[in-house]
Amino acid sequence: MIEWASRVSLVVLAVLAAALASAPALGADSRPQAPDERIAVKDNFFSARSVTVHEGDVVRWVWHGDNRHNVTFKKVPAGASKHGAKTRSDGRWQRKFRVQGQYRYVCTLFTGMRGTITVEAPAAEPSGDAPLSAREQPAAGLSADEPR
Ligand SMILES: [Cu+2]
Repeated sequence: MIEWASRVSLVVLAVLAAALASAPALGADSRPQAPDERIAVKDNFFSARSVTVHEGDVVRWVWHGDNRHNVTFKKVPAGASKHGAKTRSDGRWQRKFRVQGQYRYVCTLFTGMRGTITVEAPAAEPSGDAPLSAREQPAAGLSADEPR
């Protein structure tokens, strides 16, 4: 009886180990993500003023004007970050939008310089560099050459 129980736990451990080995590493991706949308920071407006992206997308603001501007979030969905860009006159800044909903931001230096980001459900299509899923490969025992 004891032997049987330890065999069962060995099998359980083996299954757990296999599951862990095949799981993707969490939080391993620290590379800067290419932006999904770009917003120009000009004198004195954001262009485009209203942008719609998908959950998980990155938006990049690029400073083009001569004046100094910032990106200050005034209203974000519950649980979302208000992280914005400090005042500057050139360069770029980007952030990822992880929570669906509407984000309103302003440049605090110029009245009326404002913008909106709308974050929708995640895009259905995986990004282009995603590996082929197992579903797209022929099922075991079926040759791709067999007539259908
Ligand atoms: Cu400004």
